[in-house]
Amino acid sequence: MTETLISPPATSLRIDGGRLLRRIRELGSIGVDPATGGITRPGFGPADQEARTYLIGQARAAGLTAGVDAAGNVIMRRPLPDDSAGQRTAVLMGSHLDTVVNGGPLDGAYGVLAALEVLQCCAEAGLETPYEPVAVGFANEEGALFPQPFWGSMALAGRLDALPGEPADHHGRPLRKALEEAGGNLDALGTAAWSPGSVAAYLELHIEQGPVLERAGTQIGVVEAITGRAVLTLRIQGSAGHSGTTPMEGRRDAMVAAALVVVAAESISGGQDLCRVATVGHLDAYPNTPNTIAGAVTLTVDLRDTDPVRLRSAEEAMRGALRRIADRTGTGITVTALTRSEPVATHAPLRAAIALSSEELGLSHLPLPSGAGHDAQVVADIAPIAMIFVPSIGGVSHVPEEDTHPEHLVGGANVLLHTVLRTLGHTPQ
Ligand code: HGY
Ligand code: MN
Ligand code: MN
Repeated sequence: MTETLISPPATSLRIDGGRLLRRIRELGSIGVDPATGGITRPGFGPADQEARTYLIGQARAAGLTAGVDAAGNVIMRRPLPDDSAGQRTAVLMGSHLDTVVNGGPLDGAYGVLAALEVLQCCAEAGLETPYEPVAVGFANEEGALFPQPFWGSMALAGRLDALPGEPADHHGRPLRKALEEAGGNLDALGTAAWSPGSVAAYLELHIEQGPVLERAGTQIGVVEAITGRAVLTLRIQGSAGHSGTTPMEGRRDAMVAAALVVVAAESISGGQDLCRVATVGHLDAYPNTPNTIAGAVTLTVDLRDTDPVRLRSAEEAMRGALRRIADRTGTGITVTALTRSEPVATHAPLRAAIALSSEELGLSHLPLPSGAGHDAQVVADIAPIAMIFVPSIGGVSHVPEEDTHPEHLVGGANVLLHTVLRTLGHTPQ
């Protein structure tokens, strides 16, 4: 495949920028919180289902086929006269449809809609290519409601053993029904898996979510590697009690233990510099009332680094800190869930194709790592991967202010188009 990646200039073809921006606006209106302007479309929640219906509607109105696989991923293809869909090796492109709570309109959505746009361009141009372009909207990448991040891409990559048998959300509600409503089927999850060899390459266009491109005044990021991540979900079990009558001596205060966990996580990345970043972003206390000592707390510790050795040592250090904190506070601390995603390097020939396509389109580009996790690092199990970034205004994401200049959104989608055409083995007429 490498030889086709550095083929001559792909084509004068361009995406329909107005159509892409219109779809970004329309999808961005689903799940908006009028009070904050943020978007809340957690995977397999009602707004996520509305987004899935919107995407399928847009694809079908464009004359493409669109369906939902057993994991809830939306798979979009060109209708093929000889019904050879799925018979040929595919070039897969896409991102995730879901969002975090109170997030922005571009994280995930931009890459899904750009992939739809590129697929529609290929169809409208009637391009015949050795590989079949396929667009995907992955389900539940964030894990904001059902805490199994990368759910859809793990199913597509066949990593089913790493998924819980009966997934449930943070409140214990089973995923089975919500997945069925999305068009999926927990009992047939294996049918969502693509075999290694069936995908020639996976390309994901995404906002950078950080400040590097904007600070450098550069239009395109060529991602070199995607960070590894270990997310530990903890349950701290203490003893609830009256805040006024219970002496400090002998308390088993789960909130004190949780506070020590937060400080320990911060010290692992800042002080001991064991991993690049560590974050406690989710914390639920019970009974969560001002005059009762917290009997239980659930929280998550999110550790990240592009070096697998540093990531493992950070996780070990965190587990050691948990043991010490449990002893000191007399609480019980258990790791109730652990999701690990290994750091992954992108495919050099695909990186070269992105750089060449950017230059062809007159766009500046620079190589950079991704501090965010992405479905691409899971799909890397079955195919060579690459990621294209566009600048984030102010370098922010996972907040309502998440934004990117329209010309960067259109430029990034054109780079995706040209890179896909190169990867498809398309030779310009
Ligand atoms: O958390 C992440 O890095 C991604 O947004 N899921
Ligand atoms: Mn995200
Ligand atoms: Mn994302």
